[in-house]
Amino acid sequence: MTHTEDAPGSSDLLVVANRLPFDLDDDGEWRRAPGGLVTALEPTLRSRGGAWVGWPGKPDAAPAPFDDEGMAIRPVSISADEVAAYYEGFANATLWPLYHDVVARPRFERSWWEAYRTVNERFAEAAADAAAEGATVWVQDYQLQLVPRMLRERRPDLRIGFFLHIPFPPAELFAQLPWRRPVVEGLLGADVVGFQTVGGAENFRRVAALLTDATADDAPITVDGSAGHVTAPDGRTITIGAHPISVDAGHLDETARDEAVAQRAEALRHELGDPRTVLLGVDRLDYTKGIDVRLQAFAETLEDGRLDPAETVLIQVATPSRERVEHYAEMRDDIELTVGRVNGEYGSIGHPVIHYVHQSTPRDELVAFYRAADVMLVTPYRDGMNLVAKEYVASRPDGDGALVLSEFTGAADDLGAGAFLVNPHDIDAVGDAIVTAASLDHEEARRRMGLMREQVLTHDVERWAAGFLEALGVGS
Ligand code: GDG
Repeated sequence: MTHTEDAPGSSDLLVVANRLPFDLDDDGEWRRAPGGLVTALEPTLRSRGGAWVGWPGKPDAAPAPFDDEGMAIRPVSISADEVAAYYEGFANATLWPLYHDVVARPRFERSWWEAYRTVNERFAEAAADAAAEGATVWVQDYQLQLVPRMLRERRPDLRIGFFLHIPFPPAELFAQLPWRRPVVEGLLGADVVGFQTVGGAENFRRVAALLTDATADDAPITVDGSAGHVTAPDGRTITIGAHPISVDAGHLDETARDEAVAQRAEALRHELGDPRTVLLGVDRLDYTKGIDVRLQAFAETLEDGRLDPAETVLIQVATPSRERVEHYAEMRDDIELTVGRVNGEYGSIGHPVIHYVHQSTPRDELVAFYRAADVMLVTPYRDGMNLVAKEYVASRPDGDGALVLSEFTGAADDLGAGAFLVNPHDIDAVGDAIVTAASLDHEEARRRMGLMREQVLTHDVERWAAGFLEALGVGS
């Protein structure tokens, strides 16, 4: 079916993402679901009368579309069986581990692939219905990689962009996927395909030439700058770019300056027993995040006496995530066992060395944590970007604090000048970096933080969105 048989919709700019910027709760009420993407795109969508196509987060729910202050909300419904196969299965137990360097073993289930195709078709259909003639559609992330092509088949008049929030792996790993060719062809349905890093963009360009009938150039790809190009068999040119995402830096900076937040940070240190050093980790509880390596490295620095358990505290916020996906429950048990062991060995009554929080923490409280922490630990085995690293930097208007950051995050490309970069597979190096960061002299800490703040405050999420849309040909 083409749009000529169907009256086109009325939106000139659409975002298509797995989730809507609102969640439907159990009482059928909509709750705002704030996040980086929403903050970055909402103002543009509202001012242009745009639309957001996505799942309301509740299986089997089929709520009616509605308009919210100039933005059209177009819910896509997904059945409970499809949530299990498309979302928990193909997206989070096949693609997620495969794209994160196979740190866990991906499962290749044919029925999950079928569900992924079916659900992607439904998103493409919803976008095709909502888009005006010649509209721009921006598709987000690994759950929806088939949408660009499916949408182009229905609506060749549209301008289509795609952004991948997670890493795109090297060809040698990606080639394991039984459905590798339709996935790449799905993405090549877009006019612009964007990645977090130059490395991800280069991996994709190589994969496109290796696994499909497309050809690729070898132009240098630079951050927010020159792009690579792939030519599809039908003659279309697809632009391949690197567009590192960021955070709402100005807002975080402002929140961190708030007197109540500053006081909360101070009170927190007091509640922790006024230790000399507060270390902090904030992650979704996910096996890619390297929570295990940082706990082990921390324990070793206590064991060898390089950090004093009476003077050091580690707060680890591990937000519940994907609890129905295999691997996650097992990993949670391992981490909680380690926390118990380390506290049993090095803590004392009323003074654990690790404060472990398996709950979602309110935003302002999180900013108070960032402000209170002398050393932020970000040690993923692989991460598309890692917003936590950038949030920490944006939340330090005092110019203090140190960041230990895995080389295998997208953020390492942006914050490398000021962070202590480590290989998370090298436990001794992680321990050394923790000790160095914890004993950093004040001047050097301020110098490093200054470099990182300059980067984050001048490259916020709004700039990211504007940069991608510009590559797609949408003026601001
Ligand atoms: C994917 C990619 C890429 C966490 N716990 C709480 C909480 N959070 C917030 C953090 C941060 C976000 O969740 C996590 O973002 P990350 O970037 O660190 O990681 P993923 O969730 O894996 O995100 C990643 C990102 O997409 C964007 O493109 O950077 O590489 O994997 O904002 O602050 N927020 C609150 N309470 C919590 O307990 N309020």
